[in-house]
Amino acid sequence: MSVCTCFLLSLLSPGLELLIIGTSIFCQPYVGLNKDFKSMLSEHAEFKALTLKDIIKASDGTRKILFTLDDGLVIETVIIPCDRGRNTVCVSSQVGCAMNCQFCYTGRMGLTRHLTAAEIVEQAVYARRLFSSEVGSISNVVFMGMGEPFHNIESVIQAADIMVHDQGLHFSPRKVTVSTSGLVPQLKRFLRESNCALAVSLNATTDEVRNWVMPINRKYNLSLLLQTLREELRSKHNYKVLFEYVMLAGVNDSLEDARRLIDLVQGIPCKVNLISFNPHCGSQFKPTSEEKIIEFRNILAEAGCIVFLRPSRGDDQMAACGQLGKPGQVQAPLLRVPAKFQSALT
Ligand SMILES: *[C@@H]1O[C@H](CO)[C@@H](O)[C@H](O)[C@H]1NC(C)=O
Ligand SMILES: *[C@@H]1O[C@H](CO)[C@@H](O)[C@H](O)[C@H]1NC(C)=O
Ligand SMILES: CC(=O)N[C@H]1CO[C@H](CO)[C@@H](O)[C@@H]1O
Ligand code: SF4
Repeated sequence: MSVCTCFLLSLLSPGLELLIIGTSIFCQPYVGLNKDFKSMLSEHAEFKALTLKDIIKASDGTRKILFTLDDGLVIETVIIPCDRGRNTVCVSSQVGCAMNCQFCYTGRMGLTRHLTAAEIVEQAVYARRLFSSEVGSISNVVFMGMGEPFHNIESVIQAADIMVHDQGLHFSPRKVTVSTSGLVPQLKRFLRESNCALAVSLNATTDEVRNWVMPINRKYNLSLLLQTLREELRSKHNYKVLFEYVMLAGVNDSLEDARRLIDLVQGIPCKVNLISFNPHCGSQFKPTSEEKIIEFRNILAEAGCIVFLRPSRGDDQMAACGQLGKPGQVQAPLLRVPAKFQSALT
């Protein structure tokens, strides 16, 4: 099969007759899609796997798009505009999520089903179409919407391939980031099969805390996770993993945590993103103060870590990554709060 047929077939979803015709007419082996045909497709081809349901705009410009799937389920895609033309689309990979991270709204919904590669790719296609006139072009894709991408690894690798393929969406692999809570075997596979960027949510510096806030840690603990990264990254050139660390007041934001974090990531080519927590209804956590985040950042920076602060965006419409889902749905039970942290929560 020619590459371009592969691409089109993998995008195939009910209603894409136009693309099938395109495949047979224009896709001779070694010949890419005709330019006019491509622009005709981008204006007129219909993607029926997703039906636009609603667009909610937050005051900071973040937009949450709700899509209805063929089976009536609803997923969410977030567009985060940034100055300097760096607009990011945050795509979902599952309806709900099975990981039950304690700070996460989606996690509380439980998992309903995996998305297909087509359903994932179309979120980015749609985002591009809907917003290129309003916010400028979409330059980055992050798999940080609903779901644990590596729990749905087959479709996610396929979708990421299409996003970077020159016959697909043609993003730079460095600008397509798959984010995981730390499924170790799948993470290994991803690093070997894909060239896209990887983000790992650390969110804690001890197994005690991580076992609680991210229960997946009970299966794949911190030392296993970090050792795997240390080993796998040796064979990747110019590749840095991004560690996400959400600052939770009184839970993981002490200066000892900063020092422990430095030790943990020793020997792993990486960047660290410190994220201020987005309080939402139903959450027991509180955000760390800005001064404390800066102090934490400075400790990492002085030790030579590449570290960024990321403010949360889209709060007012519940459109920030990590808190997608329908308020009021049935929720997974929260885990028991370890005694030493009870005073940190309200
Ligand atoms: C931690 O991990 C999740 C999921 O991988 C990420 O989306 C989230 O922002 C992080 N939050 C916290 C508090 O750990
Ligand atoms: C982490 O997990 C590995 C593999 O399951 C195990 O051998 C190791 O003892 C664990 N480490 C800690 C600190 O629990
Ligand atoms: C690992 C751990 O226990 N971390 C700390 C997180 O931050 C709070 C205070 O800011 C400490 O009390 C915790 O011990
Ligand atoms: S933070 Fe990510 S992995 Fe964790 S429950 Fe939420 S969606 Fe799932």
